[in-house]
Amino acid sequence: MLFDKVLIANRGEIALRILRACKELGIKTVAVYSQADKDLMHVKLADESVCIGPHPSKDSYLNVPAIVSAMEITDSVAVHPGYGFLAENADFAEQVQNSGFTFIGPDADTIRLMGDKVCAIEAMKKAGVPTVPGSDGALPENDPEFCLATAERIGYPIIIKAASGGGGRGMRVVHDAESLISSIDITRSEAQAAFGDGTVYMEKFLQNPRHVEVQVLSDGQGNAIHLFDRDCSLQRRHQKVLEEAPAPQLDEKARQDVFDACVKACVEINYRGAGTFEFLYEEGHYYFIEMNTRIQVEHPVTEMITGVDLIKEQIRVCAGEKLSLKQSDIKCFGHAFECRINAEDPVTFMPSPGLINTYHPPGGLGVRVDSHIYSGYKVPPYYDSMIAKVVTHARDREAALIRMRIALDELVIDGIKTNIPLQNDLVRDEPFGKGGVNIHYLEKKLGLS
Ligand code: MV4
Repeated sequence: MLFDKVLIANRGEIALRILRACKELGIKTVAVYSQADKDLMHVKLADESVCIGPHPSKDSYLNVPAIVSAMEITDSVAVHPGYGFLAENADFAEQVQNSGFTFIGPDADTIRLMGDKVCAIEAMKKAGVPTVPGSDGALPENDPEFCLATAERIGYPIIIKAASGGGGRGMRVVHDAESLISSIDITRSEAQAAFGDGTVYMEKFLQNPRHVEVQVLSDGQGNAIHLFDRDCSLQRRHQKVLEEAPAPQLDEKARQDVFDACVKACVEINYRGAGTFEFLYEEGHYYFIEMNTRIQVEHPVTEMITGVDLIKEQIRVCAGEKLSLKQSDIKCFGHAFECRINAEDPVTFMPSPGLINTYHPPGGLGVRVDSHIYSGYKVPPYYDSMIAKVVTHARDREAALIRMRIALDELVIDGIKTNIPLQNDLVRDEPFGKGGVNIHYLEKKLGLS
């Protein structure tokens, strides 16, 4: 039996995306929203809605007692966390489970395991996933000799990372032995202050990698599949800007090996739900860096090339159903791009909230828009500035890119500043058009042009 009623513990486009999936599955929906968010599209469309607190996230979307209470008063049986907020909070998943509800995601223990990057890397290495040459575990405290010897063995430059970090937080590159020990100390104390955990580890610093990630679905009952890969290299300050699937121009043998390794790892750790293995890819080699235990912003490009509804499958396996899809059911058809549309100044990248006077979304064959906005909607200043995702799909990469150029030309969002000009520039950028640019490409381009 699927869930009778699901509470959506998120806002914006992903809350609407989850609501649609629930409706298709015949599941009743509960929206929770902050006082600043009463006008959200999914709040209007949900079967029920509950205001859970004032606008600061800590008082509403991160307010665990308020969310669990909302589940109780609405008779919800499960909660979908979306991305961000509580999506990878093991304590929240645990409290949901202990209150007799289902968290739509993996076990709290699995979230905790992946939240500790040292443990995550160790688990993946054991399962045969290729990792970055590194310290193979946490760096010991007060053992400079060991740290210096480890860095020497790996070879400079190296990178120090916080075990509780991730997504670009708590890292420091070191180029020589002179600055190694002080860099470890600083990274450790910053990590202690930011995450309450001073554990750090060391990796070889890859200078010009691409960010390639592998999507998986797994039922925690011995069945797992991959749904190919995405390239998310176009980023600015660890914020992804434009993603695509499949990842272009990779070593095909290494690629298939990595797919197999990810699937094997899911079975090995008894993973349940949708998940993403993040890799750095450089000169034909893959290096695992992190696993995300949530549905990701860029999941639509994978949906477009495979035809699989990832949110529906995630809900199904987390309701205890066996994975209905076999690996041989998953085919990659064509190519997809996603442009993230943000309410921000295209020059300064500062957030630009406010009233949307006119909204005209693009359309046509192979064009998808995931967005909660509408004409007359006021973008509040308190949350992430992403307001839409424009996704195009076509038979091949070039055709999907042409479709994106046309879609972006059709898109009108008046009243606020957006990054549409940047996206328009990117989809006409020559090196990007060829495919395979690295993680530094966008920041370098912005620095020059
Ligand atoms: C690295 C790296 C180079 N070498 N690790 C940044 C986000 C976090 N997920 C891991 N990150 C990196 N780890 C080694 N050993 C470079 C980055 C990195 C990065 C990675 C993916 C996407 C964008 C990035 C931007 C800057 C640095």
